[in-house]
Amino acid sequence: MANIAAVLHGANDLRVESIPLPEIKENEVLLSMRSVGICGSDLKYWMYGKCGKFTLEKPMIMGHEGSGKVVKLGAGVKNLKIGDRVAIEPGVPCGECRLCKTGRYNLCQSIFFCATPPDDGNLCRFYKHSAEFCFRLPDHVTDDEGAMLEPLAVAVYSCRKGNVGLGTRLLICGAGPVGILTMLVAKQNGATTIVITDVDDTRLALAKSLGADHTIKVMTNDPSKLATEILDTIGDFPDVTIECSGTNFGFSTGIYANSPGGSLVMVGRVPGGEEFPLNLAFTREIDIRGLFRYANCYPTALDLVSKGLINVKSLITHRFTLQETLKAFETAASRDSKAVKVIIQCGKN
Ligand code: 572
Ligand code: ZN
Repeated sequence: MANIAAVLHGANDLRVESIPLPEIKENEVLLSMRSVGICGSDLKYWMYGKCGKFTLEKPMIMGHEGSGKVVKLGAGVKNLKIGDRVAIEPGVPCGECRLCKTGRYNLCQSIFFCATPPDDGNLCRFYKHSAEFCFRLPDHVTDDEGAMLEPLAVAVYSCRKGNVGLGTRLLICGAGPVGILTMLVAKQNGATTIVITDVDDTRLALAKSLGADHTIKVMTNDPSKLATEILDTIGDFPDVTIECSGTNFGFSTGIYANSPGGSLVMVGRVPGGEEFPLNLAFTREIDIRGLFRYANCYPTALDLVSKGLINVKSLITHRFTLQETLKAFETAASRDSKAVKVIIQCGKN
C-alpha cells in the first residue's frame, strides 16, 4: 500500500509526493481517503505560506475537509468497523483540559487540527485519525457530502452562536461556501428573511437559486451606504448579522446594518482589525460574537444532510484527482473559474 500526499513545502510550492504509511495507535483508524474539499485557509497557506497567526515552518500535508473509508482499526476502537465510510472531524482535542471537559473543545489549547501548522492534513491516499472524531456515513450519503460536513459544521456553529431561529431576519456578508451553507442552515432554523451580500454575481446567483430572499451585489466601498441598501431592501434592520466574507468591509457593514441590540457573529477573520466603527457598535448595543471553528456540530451537520434537509452537493462546482491537486488549487483560487467548492477525489486515478 503506497501512500502519496499533497505536501506544501512553502508559498507556491505544492507537490504531490510519496509519504510513509501512518502507523495507528489503539484509539485510531487508518483511512483510505475519499473526498477532500479545498478551503480558503488552504489557499492562503499555498499562496502566502501563512494564514492568520499560523505560518508554515516545515512541509505540511494539506486538507481538512475530508471523508474516508476505514481500512484498519486500532485495538481499542469500538465505534467503527472495517469498510465503514466516515466524515472526518479534523480537530482532535486533548480531552483532558477544562475547555474539553466542558464541551468547548474547539478552544482546547493543544488541539490537533488537520493542515494547521505544524499538523498535517488529510489530502493524501492513506491517513490516520482518532476514531472518536470519525462519523460513520449512512450508505445514501456520498463521500463528497461527507467532506462537505466540515464547512457545514462551521455554518451550524455560526447559526448557534447567532441564536438564529424562527422568524430571524438575517444578514449574511459573503456568499462563499460558508456564507451559502449558513443561509441553508438558517432556513432550516426558521429564519424568515435572509439577505446575502457579495461582490461576485455567480455566487449571488447560486445563493438566490438555493433560497436567499434577497441578494445584494456590493458596488460601494462605503459600508454605511450598503447598510442603507440592506435596510431599504428588507424594510427593516436585520436582527442578526453573520460575517462570512473575512473583510473589514463586511464587519463594518454588519455594525451599520444590524438592528440595535442584535448580534454580529464573526465567522470570517478580519485583516488588520483596527479601522472599525466600534464605538458605534457599543452605543447600538450590538453584541459582537467571535467563533473559532466549531464544537459538537458534526452530528447535526450529518443529520441535516442524511435527512435531505440540506443539499450540500449544489455547492460543488469542480472535481479533481489527487495527482491533479495543483490544478485543483489553481481552480479554487481563480475568480474566472467561478468555483464555489472544489473537491479532490483521493481514491480516483
Ligand atoms: O474549516 C475550519 C476553518 N477555520 C478557519 C478558516 C478556514 N477553515 N478559521 C479561520 C482561521 N483560523 S486561524 O486560527 N488559523 C489559520 C488556524 O487563524 C482558524 C479558524
Ligand atoms: Zn476550512
